[in-house]
Amino acid sequence: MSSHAIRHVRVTPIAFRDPPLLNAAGIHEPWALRSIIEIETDSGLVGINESYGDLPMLESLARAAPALAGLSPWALNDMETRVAALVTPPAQTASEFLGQQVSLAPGTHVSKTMAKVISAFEVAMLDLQGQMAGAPVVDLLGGAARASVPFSAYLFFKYAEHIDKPYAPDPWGEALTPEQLVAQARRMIGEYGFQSIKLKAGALPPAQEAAALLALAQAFPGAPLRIDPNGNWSVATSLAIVEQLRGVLEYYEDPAPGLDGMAAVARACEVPLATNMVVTDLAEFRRNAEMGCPVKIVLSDHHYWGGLRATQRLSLMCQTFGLGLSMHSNSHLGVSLTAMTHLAASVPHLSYACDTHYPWQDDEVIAGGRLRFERGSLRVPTTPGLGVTLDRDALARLHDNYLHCGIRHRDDLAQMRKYDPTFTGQQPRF
Ligand code: GKR
Ligand code: MG
Repeated sequence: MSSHAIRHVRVTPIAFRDPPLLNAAGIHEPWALRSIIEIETDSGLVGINESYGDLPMLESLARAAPALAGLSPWALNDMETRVAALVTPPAQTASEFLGQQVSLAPGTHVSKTMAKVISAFEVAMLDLQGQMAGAPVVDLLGGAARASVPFSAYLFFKYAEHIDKPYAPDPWGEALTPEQLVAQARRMIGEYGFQSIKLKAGALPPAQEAAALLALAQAFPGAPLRIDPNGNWSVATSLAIVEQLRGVLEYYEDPAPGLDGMAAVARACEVPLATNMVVTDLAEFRRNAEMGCPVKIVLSDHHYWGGLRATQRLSLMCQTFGLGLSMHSNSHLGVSLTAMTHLAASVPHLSYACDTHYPWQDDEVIAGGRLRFERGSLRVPTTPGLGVTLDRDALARLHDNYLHCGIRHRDDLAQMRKYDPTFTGQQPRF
């Protein structure tokens, strides 16, 4: 009789088109990297997941994969112990890397290796569990607190086209002025129905970015608005800008660098501060608590917080300390988005619309193509497991992109230097 013991783990690196989006570190490269994880049982079931696809992550996944051989898909605790034994524990926290360009994307940081690998395997094992039990992942997490999960429009300043011109320009066009940004928002909201808006800032002079946010407030009255300069503003700039944005912001995301910078802003600002940069693990959570919680909203991300169950534990911590919780995102495809949706549905405390880069991607790796939003929300799948499967042809094509794109690490700074050789990425820049 065939068993459900894990027989094999397959990791396929993929690359997909990513527009020239501006941020504090520089600019997005033409290709974004991810990995697709497949865990196969003796009985022939396959659980899937999506995670980071940079070279160190691929090496860590390869190092840890043998730990799963023979395990039951139910044995998540055992998987975590085995992975921990194979993947070097972190020596630094992400905050020690502030000032380096990778800091705005905590998932690329080496200190998160163990949490990232555990998360990568956990979601695929939950997918297997769901298939075995005939239950959606959200039910394995305790059941849905909501039938659909709201996401927010994630706006970026951007150029019309990549400097290297690797493919035809994206349909979004240039966005450097308030008018262009409002047009971008109209298009994204028209297509997806988002009810909340986030503006990625820290790229252009702050007054220009504040003017764009005020234009959005005027164009979309009543829509909750956020701005996120990824710690690229000094405390003085952060305070000057929040004053200009008085009455407009739902929360203020990572204005100044470091927890100390955020605390200095919090002391003089009424808008709650949110972060995906200075509270990225429990040690940093504890430091925030010891400082009286200058950060009031934690932007979780199961890909580097250690998985779906770890994020549920984070939710309990946030409730205990009176903090809000929402969700951060990096460039991703539909497997990640589906896992985010199951998780967000299972966490009653997650009460803000989540971030997603999804509108910036035009590709997909799941069967059936791009996921469809209704009024900015995604319905929580009700079919067994994650409720999505891989499109094998798309996976092969995206893997081929990976083989040919030449990118093995995300490097927004080096990409920006192609446009401006004097660009240093020094933070805070403004
Ligand atoms: O993709 O440019 C980007 C974002 O800036 C990303 O790297 C951040 O990690 O979206 C993220 C954020 O909210 O800080
Ligand atoms: Mg952020």
